[in-house]
Formats: sequence, structure tokens, C-alpha cells
Amino acid sequence: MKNTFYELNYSYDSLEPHIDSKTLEIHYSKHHQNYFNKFSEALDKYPELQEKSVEDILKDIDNVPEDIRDAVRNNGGGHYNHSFYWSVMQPGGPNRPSDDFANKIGGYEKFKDEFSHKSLSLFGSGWVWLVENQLGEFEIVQTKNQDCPLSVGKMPLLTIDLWEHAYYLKYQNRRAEYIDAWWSLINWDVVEKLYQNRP
Ligand code: MN3
Repeated sequence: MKNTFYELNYSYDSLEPHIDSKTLEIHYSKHHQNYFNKFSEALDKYPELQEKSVEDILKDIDNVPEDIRDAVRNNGGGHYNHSFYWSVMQPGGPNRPSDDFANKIGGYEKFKDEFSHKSLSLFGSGWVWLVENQLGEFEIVQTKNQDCPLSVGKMPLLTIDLWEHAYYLKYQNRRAEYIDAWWSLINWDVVEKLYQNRP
């Protein structure tokens, strides 16, 4: 098995007060773990897929055998998306982008407004992402459920989880407050390194 469960390298209380430790614990150790387990189970019958990384599997989702394609989209996506989300909230980095990167994404305040607006207007459960598309342009996109931008040829650079399980314990129905608080958690070093090291 090539894919292993994501190791969260900060403690559950590291994102307080913006994300409370109970939410982080349940989100990571129950929700994310469950996606990972179901992803692994889906690959049980297909040893050749077990040798591929979750990224490569999601990039090529149309070639995943049909009997497990939905399970892989939902649970492989759930595993990858959550791993990505944890990694961009790594404590200790700058919570503002460098001037250079801010310019690339159209200016920080404008970017923040647009990203927040897309996050607030997402209907149901899903994610909002900053991605680089195949033309090398930045886009802010929504994905439903656990769909992943990798499956449509877009490279993730930043994401926010907009499932209620990501914020309901602390914020209940106040999604706007969660989105607002989340900006303080982004580690822009991680985001900018992803961009610099992109293939
Ligand atoms: Mn989640």
C-alpha cells in the first residue's frame, strides 16, 4: 500500500481559538480517518492501484474501474482534500502572502474578498480552492462533496473545507465567522512553496 494515513504534525489545540481542539480532533481522527479507511478498502481488489499515489489516482479518475470510481472519488478525494487542508494551516508561517505572491493573485484584499464570497455562496457541502489551471492561470473554484481539482487538471494551492463538520461545534450555522477566522490560520509559506515547486 503506497498511501498511508496523513500524519498531522501539530496538536489538536494548535489552531485555537479559530478552530477549537474538539473540532480538529473529530475532524481529523474520525472524518478524515474514515475517508482514508474507505479509500483503502475500495482499492482492495486492485493491487495495481495500490501502487499509485492518491494524487495520481485522482488525476486519472476516469480510468479508475467503474465499480469503485465513485468510492475513490468520494473517499480518495476526502483523504487528499483533508490532507491538503491540514497542510496549508501549518502553524508558524506568515498569515499574509508575500508582496510578490499577493500581486500574482491579484492583490491580497481583492483575493480575500473573492475567495470569501465563493466560500460563503457554496451551496451544500464542498470546498473552495485557489488553483493553477493548465494555462498557468490562477482560479478560485468550488468543488462539491469531496471532488478534487486534480481530477479536472487543476493544481491545488490553497483550500478551505466548507462541510459543516469543519466548523459546526464552534460556529453552528455561522459559516461567515468560520471563513473569517480561517484567514488567520493560513500558512502562506506552504502555499508559496507549493507554487514555486509545482511540476
Ligand atoms: Mn472535512
